[in-house]
Amino acid sequence: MRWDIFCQIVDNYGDAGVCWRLARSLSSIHGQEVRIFCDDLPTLNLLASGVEQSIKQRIDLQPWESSHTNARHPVQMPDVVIEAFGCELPERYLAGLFIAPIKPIIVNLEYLSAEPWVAEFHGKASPQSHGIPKYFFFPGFQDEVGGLLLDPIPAEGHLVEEKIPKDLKATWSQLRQDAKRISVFCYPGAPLKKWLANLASLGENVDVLLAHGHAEQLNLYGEQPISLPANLQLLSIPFISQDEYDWVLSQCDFNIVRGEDSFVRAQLAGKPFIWHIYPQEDRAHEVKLAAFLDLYLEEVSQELRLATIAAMTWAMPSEWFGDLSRWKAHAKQWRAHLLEKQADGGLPARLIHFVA
Ligand code: TRH
Repeated sequence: MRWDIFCQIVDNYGDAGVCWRLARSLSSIHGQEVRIFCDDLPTLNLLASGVEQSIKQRIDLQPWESSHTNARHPVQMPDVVIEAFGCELPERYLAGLFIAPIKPIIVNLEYLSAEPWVAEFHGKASPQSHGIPKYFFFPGFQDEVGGLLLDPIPAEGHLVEEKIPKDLKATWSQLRQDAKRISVFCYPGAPLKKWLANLASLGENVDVLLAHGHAEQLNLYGEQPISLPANLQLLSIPFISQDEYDWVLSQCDFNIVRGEDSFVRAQLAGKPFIWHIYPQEDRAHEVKLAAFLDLYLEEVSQELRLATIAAMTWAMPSEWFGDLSRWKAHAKQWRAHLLEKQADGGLPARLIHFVA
């Protein structure tokens, strides 16, 4: 089938990250023909830069405006149109769909949530005045919802020297053999200075990899620069491609992630993590986090449950760091559990099945 994916980058990288991951799976695993129309191609290209050319070349990356000309090329009509995260289709593109002899279906790809209500809403049609059906597709963890984006599934295992991405070679040469490794990708509101100071006070050697822009964003080296003991080493990494970022997660002992794509990747990396969920004004994010933790911690001991909830809600590391090895074992099991639950191919496969 032919797929048109519409991606508007409101802020951050999540919209592009999810659209790109979906597009590559549809194309490289399921042999679908995919076009992405995006209002910020440089960001999309940056994320996509890590994949093999043969994969990238098969996906047609187009600027948002070029979808307008589609109205004059009904022959290129897609079978499926994806509105990622409720972005509005351009009017002229929509007008082109009206004159198509066979109408495509429109799918609104929603945000990922572990909340139980998602199951009731997943796959429902919403009546449109223009008459082309539009369906709501909810990614998620439960069997009856839209699944997760798994591709590429990270390999478990140790560092393979040749696999260190070029952009990270300098950073990797500074890592200490006897240090734990933590990656940090969070929103500006995180109490990171306090958190790092507390972590340092535990006396362990820890190397902290700060995602691009974080040192500045968190004002770590600002007017009141953070002063940390030598056991904690802060290293800033450049903005890397999505594949390289996935690799970093798999190489760390602990990850701080955010949004929804890095959140799923941290789980697939099979390592303990803090999900710094995107804060929403009505505090809806707290309900979302709780729903995920209900699933994630369903089978763990009460002790580990409390430690994980504490960590996920930014309690200081001194309160839960002692449970890290138990958490590590659970993270590995959770990874296996996810892969088993999504053995049908996860989101792209469920989407194709749904459309068919
Ligand atoms: O960037 P995000 O905060 O995006 C978020 C989410 O999509 C959220 O749901 C949405 O509501 C909000 O934006 C507006 O976090 P996320 O989803 O983890 O996306 C980050 C993407 O960037 C992910 O695909 C990984 C990628 N990435 C790189 O490719 N290179 C990097 O160096 C880093 C740090 C991330």
